[in-house]
Amino acid sequence: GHKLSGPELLCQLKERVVVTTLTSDLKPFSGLPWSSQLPPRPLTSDLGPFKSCAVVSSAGSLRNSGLGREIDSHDAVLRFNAAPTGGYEKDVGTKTTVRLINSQVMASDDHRFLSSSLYSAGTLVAWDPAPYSADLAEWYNRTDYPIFQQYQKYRRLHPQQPFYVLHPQVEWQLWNRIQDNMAEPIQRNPPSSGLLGTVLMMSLCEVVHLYEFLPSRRKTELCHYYQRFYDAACTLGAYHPLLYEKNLVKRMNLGPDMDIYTHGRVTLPGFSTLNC
Ligand code: NCC
Repeated sequence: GHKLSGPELLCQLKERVVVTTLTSDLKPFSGLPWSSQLPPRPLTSDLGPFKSCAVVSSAGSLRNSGLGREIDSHDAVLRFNAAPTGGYEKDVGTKTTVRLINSQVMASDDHRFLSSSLYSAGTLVAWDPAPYSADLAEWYNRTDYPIFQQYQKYRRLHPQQPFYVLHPQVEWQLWNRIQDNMAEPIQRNPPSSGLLGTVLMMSLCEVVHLYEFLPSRRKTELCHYYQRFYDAACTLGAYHPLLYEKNLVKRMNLGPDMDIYTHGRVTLPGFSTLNC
């Protein structure tokens, strides 16, 4: 097919990626004894809409960016996995409205998911790489990591904190948009948390600003702003089709290229503002 323009790509995402979360009435969950731990309504019915939002990648290039004040000026801020604000406020801000976490973080002992205060701010959204079919029963019986065991434990310990699980169809609907818009076959692994969080915020916000998803002039092999670990694959991708995700985001960017260079900033419209 022909190469889609930015506006065409945005409409494809809006029309073909249904951003939703698991609810207690969904099979096979509705038949399980713990189903009432799942929210009765999807995230998009409970949160927002917001005017202006920030998605803060965890990239090392955020270090010494001084972007904290700008990030906090948005109405809602999304962060990823174990990315902290404490100690990095000047560069990444202090506000956390949503934290998107992969199931590996929930399951690994290092991250102390059940007990660390890192996860206690805002709304949590968890996701797990599901089989391509995205069949819920099939996935439930062989999740990549024990997302549901950890979900139930966390909910019992922190019953007041809103906590959603991304519907796995989002992963594969988004993956299909990436593949359809690339000339070469891409690896059949779900998109990174970065792109998943971006479409999540595009469905909650009028405008979304991504920080250091497309690297600025501060581009570095430092993997995360909060760790001394160097690996270029963090920025370019290995398991996730990250380079292709970034190509797509570059094509959809409404902001000037100079914003990327100076601020690592991309501007994307919320789905509600698009006339497709
Ligand atoms: O590293 P991670 O991602 O937590 O980063 C969140 C999102 O920020 C963007 N990013 C990050 C670093 C960088 N140098 N450039 C970037 O663009 C990416 O969009 C990324 O998704 C994930 O996607 O969930 C991921 O999680 C980590 C890891 O599981 C968690 O950090 C917990 O330790 C994965 N790393 C490993 O499995 C070793 C990573 O591949 C993807």
